[in-house]
Amino acid sequence: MSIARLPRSRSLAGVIAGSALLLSACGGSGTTTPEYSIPTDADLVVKAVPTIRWDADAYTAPAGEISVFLANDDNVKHVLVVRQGDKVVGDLELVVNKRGDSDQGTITLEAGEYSVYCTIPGHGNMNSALTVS
Ligand SMILES: [Cu+2]
Repeated sequence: MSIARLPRSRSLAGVIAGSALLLSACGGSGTTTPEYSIPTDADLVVKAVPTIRWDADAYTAPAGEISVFLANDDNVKHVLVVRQGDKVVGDLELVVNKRGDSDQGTITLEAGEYSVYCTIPGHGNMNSALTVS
């Protein structure tokens, strides 16, 4: 009797093991708190948010050398540059590879209209206004 039951319990164990594998594969994303902390001296704080957007359509910053902080609340890589028209301004390039990542750098900007842009192919809508005054 116990021999006859063996195949059934083995296949049940296989189903349970398969379910556990699925659960653990799905359980790791979405609920973790981002690990970065926003520095108090940042002049411009930009967050990448789901899905493939910056957290604002328009940003402002003071003219001169500014500290830019980029955080990633999204699940894919983003690369921030500052542009004026279609041209990249300065050599600031902030890279965040995954959710919870952050990067920081400085750039010197004169008063004017710029944009905060993501250089990753397909991220062309990550293009928010930046007014420096
Ligand atoms: Cu991007």
